[in-house]
Amino acid sequence: MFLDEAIITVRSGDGGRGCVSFRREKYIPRGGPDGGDGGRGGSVCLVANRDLTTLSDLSRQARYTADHGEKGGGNNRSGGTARDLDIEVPLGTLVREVVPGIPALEGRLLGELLEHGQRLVVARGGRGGKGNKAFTSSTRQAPREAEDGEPGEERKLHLELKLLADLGIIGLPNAGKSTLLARVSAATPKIADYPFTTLKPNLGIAELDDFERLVIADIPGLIEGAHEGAGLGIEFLRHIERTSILVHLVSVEVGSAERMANDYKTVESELASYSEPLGRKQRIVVASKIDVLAPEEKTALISAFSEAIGAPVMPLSAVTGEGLRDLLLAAVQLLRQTKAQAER
Ligand SMILES: Nc1nc2c(ncn2[C@@H]2O[C@H](COP(=O)(O)OP(=O)(O)OP(=O)(O)O)[C@@H](O)[C@H]2O)c(=O)[nH]1
Ligand SMILES: [Mg+2]
Repeated sequence: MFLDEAIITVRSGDGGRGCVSFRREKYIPRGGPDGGDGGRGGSVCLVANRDLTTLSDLSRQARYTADHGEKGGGNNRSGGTARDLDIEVPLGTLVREVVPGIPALEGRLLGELLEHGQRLVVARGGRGGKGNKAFTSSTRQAPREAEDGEPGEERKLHLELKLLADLGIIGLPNAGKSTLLARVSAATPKIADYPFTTLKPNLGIAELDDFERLVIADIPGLIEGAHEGAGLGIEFLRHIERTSILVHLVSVEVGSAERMANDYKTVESELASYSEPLGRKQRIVVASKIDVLAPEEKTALISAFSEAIGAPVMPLSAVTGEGLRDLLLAAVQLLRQTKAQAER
């Protein structure tokens, strides 16, 4: 498995200093204190962006520093808050703090960015210091003190782009991939009765009993020539590369085992032509939309299809839920095997 990683240092801004100031007006010889508070320093945040696919752009810049908060002013003016510094990262980025003396991959886990737009504050901006106004009390009418702003934080981070998902759902356009994802997770992908509805991979999390979690990616439909850029092209093949196992959906709607086998081979040969590891990835073959078949057709068609491709096939209807639980359990089992093998 390739490792996509970057090490960066982030520093948030200091809070601005509070102000010492006294009101000065004509005819009021000794005005009260009116020093405003300093503004908060900028935080450094990581923001997940689904359009990014690698961390390698980050490795070019080693240091990210947010601005300091503004100083407070006289006349009770608070200093301005500094803007946060956002660093965009791809979905699936794991964030660890680098601790001296410990290998980067074993550092403290700060978080994981899975969903588009998700933000993780990795260095919090310092609070602004209080101005002298805040130090006034019944016994102290003219305080000459104000606070410094709180200093920003500095951290060294190890970012790792983990496998995008445990399980990738693949298949021809319209096979029912997004419907399956929507059925097993809280994700709400667009679903429609035309090809290429899905343009970007959608991620969802399926929760099984025993707190088993499966991160699932619904991948845009693949067609013949995808590895040469046809359809939505090669980018999605790259996403597939970052899943542990695959579930290949073949719709029974085409009506015959031969046509299903053809559809299956179209997708499989695209994967194999793209890269050898993709061709070898463990997968589960699923006959989808079986609710459109009469019960007596079902068994015959599925066993003929299974025979034609020389692999076991699981029946599924994402609409009625038939076969759903069996599929998830089989996926969990295959995933465990795959992980055990990878560790060996
Ligand atoms: N009867 C039936 N229809 C289904 C089932 N699953 C999906 N569909 C329908 O099939 C059509 C395509 O479903 P999608 O989930 O959008 O298919 P997709 O594979 O994500 O398609 P692309 O994103 O275009 O690749 C929609 O009209 C769905 O309602 C199923 O189990 N049974
Ligand atoms: Mg779709």
